[in-house]
Amino acid sequence: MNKPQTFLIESDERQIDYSTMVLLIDDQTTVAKAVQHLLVEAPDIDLHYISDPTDAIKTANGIKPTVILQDLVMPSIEGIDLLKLFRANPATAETPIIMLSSEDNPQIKSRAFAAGANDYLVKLPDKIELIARIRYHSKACLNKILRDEAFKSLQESQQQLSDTNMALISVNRRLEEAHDKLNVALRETERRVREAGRLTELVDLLQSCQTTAEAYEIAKSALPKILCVQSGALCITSASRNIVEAVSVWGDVIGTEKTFLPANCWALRRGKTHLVRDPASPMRCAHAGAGSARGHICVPLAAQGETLGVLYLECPSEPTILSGEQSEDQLEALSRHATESGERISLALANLSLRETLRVQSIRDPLTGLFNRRYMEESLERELHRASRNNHSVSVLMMDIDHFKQFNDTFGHPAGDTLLRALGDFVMKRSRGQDIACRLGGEEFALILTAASADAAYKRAELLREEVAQLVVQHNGAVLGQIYLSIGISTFSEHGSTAEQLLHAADKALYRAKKEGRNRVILAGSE
Ligand code: GH3
Ligand code: MG
Ligand code: MG
Repeated sequence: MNKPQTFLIESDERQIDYSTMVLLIDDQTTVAKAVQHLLVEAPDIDLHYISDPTDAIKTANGIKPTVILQDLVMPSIEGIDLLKLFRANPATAETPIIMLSSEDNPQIKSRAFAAGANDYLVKLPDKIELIARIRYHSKACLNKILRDEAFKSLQESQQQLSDTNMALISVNRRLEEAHDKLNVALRETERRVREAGRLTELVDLLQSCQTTAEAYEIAKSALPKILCVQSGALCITSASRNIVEAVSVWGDVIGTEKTFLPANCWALRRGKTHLVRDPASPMRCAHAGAGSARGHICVPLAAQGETLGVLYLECPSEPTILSGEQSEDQLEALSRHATESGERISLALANLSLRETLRVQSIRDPLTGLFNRRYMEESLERELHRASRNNHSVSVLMMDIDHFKQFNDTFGHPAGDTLLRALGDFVMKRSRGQDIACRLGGEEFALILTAASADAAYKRAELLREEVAQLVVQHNGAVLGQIYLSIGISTFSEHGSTAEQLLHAADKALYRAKKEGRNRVILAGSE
């Protein structure tokens, strides 16, 4: 027998044999043999025969026939009933069924068709007709299987397409989310870079300041922009460490007292940033205005192991800053940012204060606080240049306490110091804006009077001498003796055109005042 023709359709996971398969059910083996004989010349048709109809459904489910050839009259089951069973069985519900009958009876035929038969042949049919009918029905069956397969495959493809689409949408959404997050992060980074730039600029400016007062003014204008906080204050601890003073205040609401005790600030007490979200919180700093409707942040300012003060910030009322973050996180972020800024500002302020101290130490006399000799000499040179440009006079008063050694000998060296301080104080108070008061060393003092003629300088010196003599200085309850001064005066340009010449001339005049009996004023050149 030739090999039956087979259609092979390859699907993704299954391989289906689409050859023509006929299931013949007939109790008469002679019929089976006859049919087999008729089909010999049709190698594309595979024949499976069973004589017992009770096995029919099970066999059909196993071999999956493309055509069922079924006897109409069988001893064990009515052909029509078997036909109905086939139609009720899902695997054979649509399989073409050709009824085989020995009778060519229209009534039986119509019953068979009514029960679901597709065709009706009278035994035994002509060979050509049988083969043609089997091929016709089998082809219809195969076409249907192919259509079903194609449809199933189409549905699967559509499902895959839809899944891919969904996956693409989800990837797209995630991309958009990532893009949004990236944008937020970028804006946040830009903001931080901007703030860091401003902070660096502030620190640079602070380091270029000459005085702390100048630094506080700069901090006042720069801090609101750097910290993006509407109200706040830079508070500095006094040198004596017992009071904190708000030196730079910005914003409408000043939520802190202008001066307060260090113990009234939690940040200063604990040495770390103190954030109070709730204005009614018992953890609110005592110096922070009790009536304020907002929380506050206090950042301790410390550098080189020393407490400098505290940076006080009013919490923003609305999310005016750091958009995109929760309000709680905003305050956290602000607190972090303020702490970082505080650390850098502290260093700059500490450096500035150190420089200021060094500068003061380099130009001031530590005992009296008056300028020292070096500063006096530099200033005199400068004043002489200015005076020669403007055609002004400059006078130098060189003063020496008479018999100062006796004070020391009588009352002790500390009492002598007290006297020197008192005289320093007095000279400072009696000097005017442009005057330069200094202690040259020991009990010698000098006063540079700018734009003062020799005559005016003489009058000032006389007045000073008389007033000093009225001074009552006490040390440890004991009243020290009267202070008498000898004063020598020289004037630019009468007695010299350089600082050296003028100082020498004043010195000479002073020497003469001593020589002539002390407690007097001598003008240079009058010798
Ligand atoms: P004369 O009227 O001639 O100026 O006499 P005098 O005693 O004031 O002058 P003298 O130069 O003999 O003595 C100056 C004294 O001043 C000697 C020194 O011990 C004292 N002296 C210098 N510097 C200080 C200081 O910083 N504190 C104290 N208490 N005494 C000082
Ligand atoms: Mg003296
Ligand atoms: Mg002296």
